[in-house]
Amino acid sequence: MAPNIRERTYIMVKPDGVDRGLVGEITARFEKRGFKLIAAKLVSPTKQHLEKHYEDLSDKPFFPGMIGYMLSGPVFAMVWEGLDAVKTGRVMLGATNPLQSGPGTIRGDYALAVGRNICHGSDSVENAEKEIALWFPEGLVQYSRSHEAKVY
Ligand code: RTP
Repeated sequence: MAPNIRERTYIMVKPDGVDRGLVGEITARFEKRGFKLIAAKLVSPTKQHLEKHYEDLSDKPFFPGMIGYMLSGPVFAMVWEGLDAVKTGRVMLGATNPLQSGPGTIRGDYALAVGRNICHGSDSVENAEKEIALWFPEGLVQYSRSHEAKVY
């Protein structure tokens, strides 16, 4: 099967990442790796919106605290496209608990606490599609990059 060079993932710099000035750093990592940016915006989501995004975790004891943290400031929402974007995005983020994230990953380089782990990345192609629809109902930007056809 031909590789899917159009796989998309939803990456979000969480409020602590925005507050600490890490938007540029995180964006640069995805850009330099070769992924294509097809949507980005700074947004202050509502509680209802965040509860929808994290609905699979609604029965977890940390859920109310996590929603409170996610409401503490704006988030930077992005869609990145490229080969194996979902899995590679998760590898670039590191483990959910930053203490288990290796150096060279975003969480491993910039975070210590699971409740302040700087960024989110979709964990499956199916969830990426749902999250992209939730965060970017207005649609995505379409364009070609000059070198794209030569890469794969
Ligand atoms: P995310 O959705 O934010 O990318 O995180 P993830 O897939 O790596 O981890 P997930 O299990 O989906 O957890 C979502 C977020 O909940 C917070 N959390 N807190 N206090 C705790 O034990 C705990 N466990 C998870 C984290 O902010 C995690 O990213």
